[in-house]
Amino acid sequence: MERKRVFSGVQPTGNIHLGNYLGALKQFVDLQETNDCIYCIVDMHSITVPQDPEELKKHILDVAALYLAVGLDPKKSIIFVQSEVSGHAELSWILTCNSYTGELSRMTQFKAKSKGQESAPTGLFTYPVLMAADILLYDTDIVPVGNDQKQHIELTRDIALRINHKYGDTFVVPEGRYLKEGARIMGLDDPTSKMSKSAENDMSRISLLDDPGKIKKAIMKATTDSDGVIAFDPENKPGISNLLNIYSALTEESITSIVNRFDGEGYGTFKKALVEVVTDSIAPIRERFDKIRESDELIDILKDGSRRANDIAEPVLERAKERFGLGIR
Ligand code: ATP
Ligand code: LTN
Repeated sequence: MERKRVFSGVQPTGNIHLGNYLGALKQFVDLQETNDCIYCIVDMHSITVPQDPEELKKHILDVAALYLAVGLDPKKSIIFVQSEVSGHAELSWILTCNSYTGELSRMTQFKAKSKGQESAPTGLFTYPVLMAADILLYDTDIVPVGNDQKQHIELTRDIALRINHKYGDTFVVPEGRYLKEGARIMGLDDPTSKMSKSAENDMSRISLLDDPGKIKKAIMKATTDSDGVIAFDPENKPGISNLLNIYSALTEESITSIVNRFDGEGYGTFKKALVEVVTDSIAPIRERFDKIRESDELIDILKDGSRRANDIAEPVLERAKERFGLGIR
C-alpha cells in the first residue's frame, strides 16, 4: 500500500487520559509503521482558553514525553510543538481571509465552549481555521481524529477546495480517519459524557500519569447502576458498559468473553479486576515516561522534530503565498 502523509494533534490542556490513549494515541502508533506521520502538540490551540503559563509549559513537555512513552518513535514519526514552526500562524492568517463568519458560527465546538458568554475570545472562534492550517501546511492526506472533530475536518476540506478553485491547485485536500464509535471512553463519574482532560472532576478520568491509589479510587467510585448485573448495554447501562469497554480495549479480550467470565459476580469484583488491568497497562508507560521526561533527549527530539516539520512546511507556505501574490518574489 502506498505511504500516506498523516497529521494529527493533541492539545496540551492536561495529561493524556485513557480516552485519548485508546481513542487516538494507540492508532497514531499503528499508523507510523506504514505511513509518513507527523504528530503535533498544538499549544497555540490550547491558549484559546486561558492557561497558566507554567502549567502549560509543563503539560507541553508531559504530552511530548507521553507520545514517546506510548510508543511513538521519533525515527519513524515527526514529533514537534506547534508554536515552534511559525508557518502554522502564517498560513492560518491566509486561511482566515478565506473563511467566513457564517461557517465558523456553525461549529458546534465553538458554540459549546462559548456558551453563556456574551463575548468570546476571537481565537476560540477562529480555532478551526488554525486547525485547517495545521493540516494543510503539510500536504496531509489523512487526519486520524475522534468523531467530535469531523466538522473541523469538513471545514478544512471546504477551505482547501475553495482556494484551489479560486487560485489554482494549492493544497492537498485531506481526509478524516474517524475512530470507531465504540472507542469512545466515557467519564467515570458521568458515563453519558466523554472522558476529557478539561472536565473539572479529577475522578472522572484516569490519566496515564495517575498513581495506583488514584486509579483504584476512581474506578471503585465509578458510577454504575443499581441492578448489579454485569452486562454490555451502553444505552441502559452506560456505566458498567464503559468499564467493560475499557477492560476489553486494554486486554483485547472480547466483551462477550469478559461478560461470560464475570457472570454472576458483583460490580465490586469486576471493578477490582479492572483496577489491576488498568494499573498493569499503565505502569510500563509511566516508567518510560519518567525516564524520558527527565532526559535532555526530549528537548533534542522536539527540536529535531520542528526542524523536520519546518522543512516540509516551508515550501507549502511559499506555494500558498505565491498563489495569493504575497511578498516580493
Ligand atoms: P479537552 O478536554 O481539552 O477538550 P480532550 O480530552 O477532549 O481534551 P483532545 O486533545 O481534544 O482531548 O483530543 C485528543 C484526541 O483524543 C482526539 O483525537 C480526540 O478525538 C481523542 N479523544 C478525546 N477524548 C476521548 C475519549 N473520551 N474517548 C476516545 N477518544 C477521545
Ligand atoms: N482540535 C483537535 C486538536 C487539533 C488537531 C489539529 C487534530 C488541533 N489541530 C490538526 C488533528 C489535526 C482536538 O481538539 N482534538
